[in-house]
Order: sequence, then C-alpha cells, then structure tokens
Amino acid sequence: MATLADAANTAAPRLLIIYTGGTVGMAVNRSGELVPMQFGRLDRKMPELARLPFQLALLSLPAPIDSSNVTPADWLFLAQLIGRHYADFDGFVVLHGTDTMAYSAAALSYVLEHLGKPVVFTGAQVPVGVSRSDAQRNLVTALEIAAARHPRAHTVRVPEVCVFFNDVLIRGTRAKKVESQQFAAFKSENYPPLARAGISLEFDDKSIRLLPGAKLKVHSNLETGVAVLRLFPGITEAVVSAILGIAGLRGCVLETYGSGNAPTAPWFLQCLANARARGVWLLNVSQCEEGRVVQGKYETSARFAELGIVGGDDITTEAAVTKLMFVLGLGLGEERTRQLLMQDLRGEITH
Ligand code: ASN
Repeated sequence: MATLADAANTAAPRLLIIYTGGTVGMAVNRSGELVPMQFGRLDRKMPELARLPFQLALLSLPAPIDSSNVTPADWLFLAQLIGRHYADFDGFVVLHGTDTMAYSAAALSYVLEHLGKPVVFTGAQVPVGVSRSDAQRNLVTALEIAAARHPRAHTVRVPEVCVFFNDVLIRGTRAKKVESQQFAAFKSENYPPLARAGISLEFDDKSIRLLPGAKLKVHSNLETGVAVLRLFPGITEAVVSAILGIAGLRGCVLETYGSGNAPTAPWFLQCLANARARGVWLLNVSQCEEGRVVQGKYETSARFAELGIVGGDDITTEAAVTKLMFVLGLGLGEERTRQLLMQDLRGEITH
C-alpha cells in the first residue's frame, strides 16, 4: 500500500483509493489503442492530492484492467479488500473503468451488507495526465464525498456504495452508463441523485440510506449461472429456448417491453414454463429507462405471476443481474429466495 498524502493533522479522515484500471489510468500502446497501466506515483500525476486535508493511501490491483474484463471474482476480491481494510479507513474510493462501473457498484452494494462507510466508485473518460482529463475533478470530489460527515452529528454522510461522476453522486444500484463520448457518462435511474457538486457539495440527505445497525458482513459467493434475455419483435422460439435451456442456468433477467409486457404466443409462454419447471428464476425488468414493471396490468403479462416470474419493479438491468447473482449465491430455499428477489435489499427498487 502506498501512502499518497499524510495530512499534518492526524485526526484528518483516512481514505483508501483502490485502483482497478479503466481509462483513468490508461495510455496509448504501439497500435494506438488505450490500454490499462500501473499508476506508478499517482501523487506525481495529481499533485493536488497532497493539498487535500486527508490521510490518503493507494492500493492497486496487481494487473489493472479495462472494466470490460471485470468478473464476479473481481467483485468478490474487491469486497474482501474493503473488508480487510474496513477498520483502518473512514472511506473508500474505487477507481474503475466506466464501461461496467454500474455493474460493479451494484454488485458491491449487495456483497457489502450493513455497510456503514462510503465506497465511492469513480473514474474518467479521458486519462489522467491528458490536459482535458476529467480524472482530477472526479477523484478529488469522490474523496471529499468519502470523507463527508453530517455537519452537526458528525456521523457518516453517505454510508452507501455509490458512483460519483461528472458532478453527480448516484446510488450504486441505480447507476447506468448512458454516454461514451461526453463527460456526463452516468444517469441515476428511477431515483434522485444522492448529491450534486457545484461550487459546494449539495447532499440530498433524505435520499441517502441511513447508517446500518449491524456490523459489516462481506459475502463471499455470487452465482454465475445467470443470463439476460432481451426481447425484440420477431424473436424466435429457437433463440428463447436456447437461452432459457442453457445447462446450469439458475436465473435470467427477462428484458421485457413497457410495464413488463411480452408476447402471448403459446410457444413463448411454454419456454418460460419449461425454464421455471427446471428451477430457473426469471426476473422481469423493463427495457424502458423510466417507469416500472406492473405484472398483470396488460394481458401481455397476465400469465407471469402464475408462472412464478418475479416482477422487478423499477430495477435496472445492472442491479437485476447482480441481484440474481447475489441472492442465488446465498443458496436459500424457494420461498426465501423469492422473498429476497422481490424485496428492496440495497435501495435498488421503490415499491
Ligand atoms: N473502456 C474503459 C473502461 O471501462 C472506459 C472508461 O473507463 N472510460 O475500462
């Protein structure tokens, strides 16, 4: 672990930056492609870090990655790392590629149960060191959020896994990457941002989850036998039955239309029934960016409840995939699994 900055005041907040890769730390290789690099001396690239009133330390993954290569094993590794250093730091900032940041933030939200300290994911669209980079701005404010306390009570301000990007703080289970060319890469879906950064940081305290009563629990299992089936007009029986028939499939996010609607063709419903008979959990998530799944509102979702398909309310696909991995990874019985899938576990759904 490298010490980046020791504030003169030893009571200054202690923050751990975990560098996983992503554009923030990339450089162009000989073929002209952006590839992840070791950060080396981050404080040389960002001298402003030394001026922050924090005690900063940096940990890098042994081999930084483009976040398109992230796996559930990486999420568990990250969670263990945070768990191991939990007592020694007041907050954590994870530098991560933007492509799958929303999945990673959602996964960590589930795996870190009863979290009482901030875990702020951030990154950049332009690498640090390039003059127009957004890295400095994103990282400095993410650190401030990780250190933030309520002005009077001095309790932790954001005891959540969240994403900070381009001046907006988003709950980890509500983030979605919506832009690949602009700096405003993320959107908070179906939930207000937790904070906005302007000249000052404005927290929306009523939208932030309260401190947990219990001790942090770091879960160590995620079920990887999951899939996503996105419907489109003209989808064939061959496609649906191939996906739902995958050997070892335990759960599938069904990306449906509008308020959770899907074809009523008998072959389609039969494919769903066959999957359910094999014990595959189906979680109904809308392709719409706003709004929610209401099973039974239209005839086109009327059979879903009786087939045992779980309505995902206003959950995002990112939060749904990782929720399936987490809940199925707990290895619980039928009834408890259904309850947890329907329940709001980490602020991912609003009933
Ligand atoms: N491909 C990069 C990544 O996700 C994109 C980025 O970080 N802006 O690692």
